[in-house]
Amino acid sequence: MAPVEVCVKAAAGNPDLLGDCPFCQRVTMTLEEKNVPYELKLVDLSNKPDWFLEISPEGKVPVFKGDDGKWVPDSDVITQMIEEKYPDPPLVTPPEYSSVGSKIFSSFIKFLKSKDPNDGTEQALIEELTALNDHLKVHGPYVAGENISAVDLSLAPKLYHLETALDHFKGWKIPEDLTYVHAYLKLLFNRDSFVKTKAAKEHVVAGWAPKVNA
Ligand SMILES: N[C@@H](CCC(=O)N[C@@H](CS)C(=O)NCC(=O)O)C(=O)O
Repeated sequence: MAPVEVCVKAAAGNPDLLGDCPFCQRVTMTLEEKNVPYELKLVDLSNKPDWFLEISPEGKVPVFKGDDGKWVPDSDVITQMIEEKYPDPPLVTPPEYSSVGSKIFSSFIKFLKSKDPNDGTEQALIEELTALNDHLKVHGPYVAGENISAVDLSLAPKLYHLETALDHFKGWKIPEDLTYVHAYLKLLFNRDSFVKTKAAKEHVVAGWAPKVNA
């Protein structure tokens, strides 16, 4: 099988290394889970080359080269295309579970950027993580049960950013009593598809630094 092509973020300050885009990792994890060979094109987002802006006029990664040779943006659309073209193993999340955890990433960003410890952003994040914990307790170990599915592949990189950035910038850790979330992170972060596609922690930190210090 000829490898499919996907443009992903290069590491901030090191354009030869894989960068820290959670939407890109969602796509590469999906390809890994389905054993689809792929070729990465690393894009330095701080100095976007002309060839990239031609195929991604909005200047965003990931972009994925479809069968017809057209480049397709947006990880939602791309992972859907991959599922249709490579249905085995199926990674479709049952619709009733597809929005589990969907507010965690935005809650994390608000808390990360917050400079006021009493503005409720920490509490809002804890509430979202608690809802995930409650869901996993009943339905786990993955969001849809025994098998990993698309929603887990979307959440895994975001939870990695959350854990890495909040620890680094705020010395904050996910509360220990959220035991189902901790078990879930362990499962996700030990998966081959995650290990092979993750950015180094230092690049995750470097990626968030300008936003935290803004
Ligand atoms: N909704 C898009 C979001 C993609 C996105 O925001 N990518 C960021 C990198 S993580 C990007 O390309 N930003 C453009 C830039 O930094 O110039 C998706 O799911 O693919």
